[in-house]
Amino acid sequence: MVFPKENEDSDRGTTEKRSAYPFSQATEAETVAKVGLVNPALVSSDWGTGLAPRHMDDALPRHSLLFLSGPLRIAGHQPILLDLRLMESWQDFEQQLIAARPEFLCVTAHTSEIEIALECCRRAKRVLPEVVVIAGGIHFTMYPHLGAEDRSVDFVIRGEGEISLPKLLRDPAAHPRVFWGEPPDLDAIPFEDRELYDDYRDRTRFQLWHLETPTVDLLTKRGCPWQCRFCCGPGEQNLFTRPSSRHEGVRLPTFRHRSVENVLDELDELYERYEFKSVVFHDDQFVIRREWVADFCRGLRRRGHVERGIQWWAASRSDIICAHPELFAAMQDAGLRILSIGFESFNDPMLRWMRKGTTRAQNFDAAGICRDLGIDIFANLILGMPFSDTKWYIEHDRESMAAIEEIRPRYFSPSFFSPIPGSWFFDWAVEQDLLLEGNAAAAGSRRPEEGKIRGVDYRRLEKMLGRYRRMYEPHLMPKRPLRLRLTHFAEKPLDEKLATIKRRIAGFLGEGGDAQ
Ligand code: B12
Ligand code: SF4
Repeated sequence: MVFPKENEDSDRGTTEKRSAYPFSQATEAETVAKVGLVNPALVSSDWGTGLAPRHMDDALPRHSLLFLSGPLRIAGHQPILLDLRLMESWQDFEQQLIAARPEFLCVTAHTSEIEIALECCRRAKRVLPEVVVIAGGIHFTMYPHLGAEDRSVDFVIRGEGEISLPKLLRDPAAHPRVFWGEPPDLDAIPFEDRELYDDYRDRTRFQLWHLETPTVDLLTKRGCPWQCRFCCGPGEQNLFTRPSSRHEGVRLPTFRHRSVENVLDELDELYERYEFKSVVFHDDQFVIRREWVADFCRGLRRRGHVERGIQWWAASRSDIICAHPELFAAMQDAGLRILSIGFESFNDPMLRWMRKGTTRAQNFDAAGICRDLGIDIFANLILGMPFSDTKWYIEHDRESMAAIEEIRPRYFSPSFFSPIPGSWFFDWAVEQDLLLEGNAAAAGSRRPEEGKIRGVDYRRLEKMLGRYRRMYEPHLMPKRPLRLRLTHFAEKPLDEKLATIKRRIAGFLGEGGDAQ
């Protein structure tokens, strides 16, 4: 068993469902409003960095706002983008607000951005006292009181916004201050409104890894069924939920896939508009339902994308890769070029403590499978994680770094453990008084210099990482020694040894994988 149990809501609908459109169209008599959509992403980015992006965080449009924009347009409203990365300063933000004079202001927020998001709400109320401010996104979903208690926020929509936001705009007086959004059928909502960014075409030219540009990014599902302790996955199970029909006040996760045809339709439309060469599937996990992925790969071929040489990036887990190497062969065949793998650690007790559900051996094996298939690895590692006795052991991290040296992934993304509110570790770290600072803005920050956990020697860690970072130039890295490869092979149980031999022979004979 590798896949956690999904709930009954999985994979409903086809593109036909588009006819059962859940949004009311604007009528002439209807009041059409200007709606400001605010992206407060100034944590990994800064003022103005979106104008000449040098990092992915500066370049990528904000998905949540693109998802909300389509339904607003259909309801006859005029969405206006207010992305702080495209502005110079708070003064600029206020001036743009005064110039646009939106009747409604929608502010999204991850945890790390919450202070900036609230500052947007406060400034908006100051310069436009009549504006109705609506807050949403993962942090407001988990902690709605932050909006409810702030006088500059009029409404908080928890969960998904595509259906409920236009309803709220039509009749604010009929809504409570804090309420849950209705989860939409993902096949029935409009594709992301990329035109919200009037320079979207230029953004597709931003180089992501070695993928050929233009590049587009999109999402094929909502939610993640795993429960890793360091991740906000459980928080997402709060975000992507629906009310229980049996127990009042109880919400159940509603993990949903878009249908294969619906995603392929969006790709066709994007190809027509932008002639993209590559796609980043930004789902937490791309492979959750095997049959979906196999169908999707066939669909990419059927619709001509494989023939056109599509290249794509997606994320998966090492247990899934080990359990279904043939599926990854089919993905590679259909254009998968880079696979982001959440290795997180190469120390088994640590992996168990994280509840990752994978093992050191699976991590090595998954890397071997990708190497054999010619898929480049984007390796994710979490360093500076305290163990169950609350102490941090540098040996755990040394072991992981040594493994990275052996695996030699094409990309390496180390991060210093940050207890994200909504994750199991956050509550544990608070209970154990391990947080260095109570500042939520630091949670999730990528900056290594911002220490987060008591007892972790960040200078030592940074020094160790620095050594590897310098080494980490793939062409400078030594070839993975044969001795190590043989040692790992010898450590495997017999069935895994046989599977590896079979895979090697298939690879040697050039046999394609059958995804069924
Ligand atoms: C794609 C992605 C990224 C992309 C961002 C692409 C982009 N510009 O949009 C990249 C790789 C850059 C990224 C970076 C980071 N990410 Co990220 N990312 C995601 C991911 C996988 C998908 C986000 C998404 O688009 N979801 C789909 C949309 C539909 O959902 P949504 O954004 O929540 O929006 C819906 C509702 O929330 C609601 N809504 C949202 N805003 C508003 C506003 C109003 C007014 C209303 C009414 C409704 C509403 O309606 C929307 C439509 O239904 C999520 C996990 C997930 N599945 O959501 C993690 C996630 C959001 N990321 C996370 C983190 C931690 C980060 C980083 C901090 C990682 C790091 N350490 O560097 C950075 C920093 C980002 C930042 N600026 O804060 C966490 C956030 C946890 C938290 N508590 O905040 C998540 C939840 C992953 C996780 N499981 O832990 N990320
Ligand atoms: S780390 Fe990945 S697999 Fe684990 S809960 Fe988070 S998104 Fe899901």
